[in-house]
Amino acid sequence: MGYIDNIISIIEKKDAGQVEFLQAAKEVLDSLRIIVDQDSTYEKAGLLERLIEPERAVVFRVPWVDDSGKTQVNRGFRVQFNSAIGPYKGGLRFHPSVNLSIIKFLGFEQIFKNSLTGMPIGGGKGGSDFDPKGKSDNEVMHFCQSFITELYRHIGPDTDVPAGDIGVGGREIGFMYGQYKRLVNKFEGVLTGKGIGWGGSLARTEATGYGLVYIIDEYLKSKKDGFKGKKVAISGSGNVAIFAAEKASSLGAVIISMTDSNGFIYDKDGINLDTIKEIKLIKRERLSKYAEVHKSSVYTDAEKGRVWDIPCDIALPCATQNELLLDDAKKLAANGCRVVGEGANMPTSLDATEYLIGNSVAFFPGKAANAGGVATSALEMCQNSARLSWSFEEVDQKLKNIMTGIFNNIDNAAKEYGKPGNFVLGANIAGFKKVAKAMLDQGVI
Ligand code: NDP
Ligand code: 2IT
Repeated sequence: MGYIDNIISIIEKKDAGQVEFLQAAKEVLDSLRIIVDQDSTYEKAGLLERLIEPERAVVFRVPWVDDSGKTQVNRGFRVQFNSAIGPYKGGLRFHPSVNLSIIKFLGFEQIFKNSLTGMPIGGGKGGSDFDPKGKSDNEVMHFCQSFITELYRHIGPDTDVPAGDIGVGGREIGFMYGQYKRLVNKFEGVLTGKGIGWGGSLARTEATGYGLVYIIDEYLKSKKDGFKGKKVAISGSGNVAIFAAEKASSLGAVIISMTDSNGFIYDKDGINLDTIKEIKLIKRERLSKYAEVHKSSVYTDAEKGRVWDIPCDIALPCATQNELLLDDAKKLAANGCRVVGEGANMPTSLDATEYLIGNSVAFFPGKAANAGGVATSALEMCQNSARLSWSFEEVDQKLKNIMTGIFNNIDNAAKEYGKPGNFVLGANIAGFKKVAKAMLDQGVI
């Protein structure tokens, strides 16, 4: 059995049942065959055995009192996966589905994503099975304060810097930052995605969605094409989806669809983003409201249809893992979709990814395509360390440069290893090489 297959059999045994972690790990390991098989250094150094084991994983109780006076208990997680190239960095997810497998898959992906940004940040992820939906601001605050009352001892500006993810936006980061500051008595850059005026960076809110559009635009430019006139299908209607839609439409694309967990809207004339922002970011309502306001649009319940059935030129899955499956990939390709860019983490299943790549659809994996968010978090860390604030334009320009750099890096790696256009292989190899070198340089740690 070769080194990679051996590692796969180890995780299948040790981490049996961690479906999402196994999926993410297998995708990366499969891409690495081409370098690891040529060079025994990795096997001798036990490099992959170390890479697939988090440096540390903390699981903790989060007790809090709801508005009716009842005590609730959630489970908190922080997986500090790899600090070879910098302090652990990665978001916090609050969603009822959160478990160790999901946090491990996200933390594992984050190692390679953060490496691709070119910034000095290691990989980590955390969160809780807490569901912010339907909770009052007061309940969310009490939960966040309790969560940080345990987590604060494991994080710090030079140790581990969390940020947002599903269910964690500006409101939650504010509550967590406030509690952290009370506990350590220091105003320091421990979280990113902070408010403008208390350490946050301009353009961080927009960065993941904008970055996704920048990297695809770079690809389209390389084909002498662009977003103008393209029909773009987007899933999700949260932070990533909204700002991907905003940037793509500013470049002349027509956003024809968006989703939430209950269903999707289709508007052939283009979705009105002001309405979406009002519904989703301010009122925290369901997407079905959109169709009540815009009679030109059609709302379909999630159980009655798939957003990927709508013909489009570019598809941007920006909601959650495994939301674009093999049948969806077949439908997209058959309907003429030419580009799929992952705004979410691992939204595409492995068989769907293979199908798209095998059927000439340019496929941009999340670890490259959504890296603009964490890259801008790293820019927020720079500003915090220097105690200054850059303008929106300055941060946005740096983000553009980073996304162009990632495109060139993954494109070149794919060519160098004999698979031009395979950006999954390119991203995995390019992300891995930097981390592996740092791990080898630092000895058996
Ligand atoms: P938000 O919480 O702002 O939005 C999430 C969106 O996805 C909502 O529309 C939500 O619908 C939908 N969604 C969430 N879970 C499910 C589900 N199980 N089934 C169907 N729809 C679902 O999160 P973000 O926009 O921040 O994150 C979206 C994705 O992007 C995630 O995969 C995240 O890991 C990834 N990402 C985020 C970054 C960031 O900077 N925020 C950076 C890089 C990646 P509903 O409201 O109904 O729950
Ligand atoms: O998946 C991700 O890259 C994020 N949720 C953002 C992480 C960060 O630290 O900004």
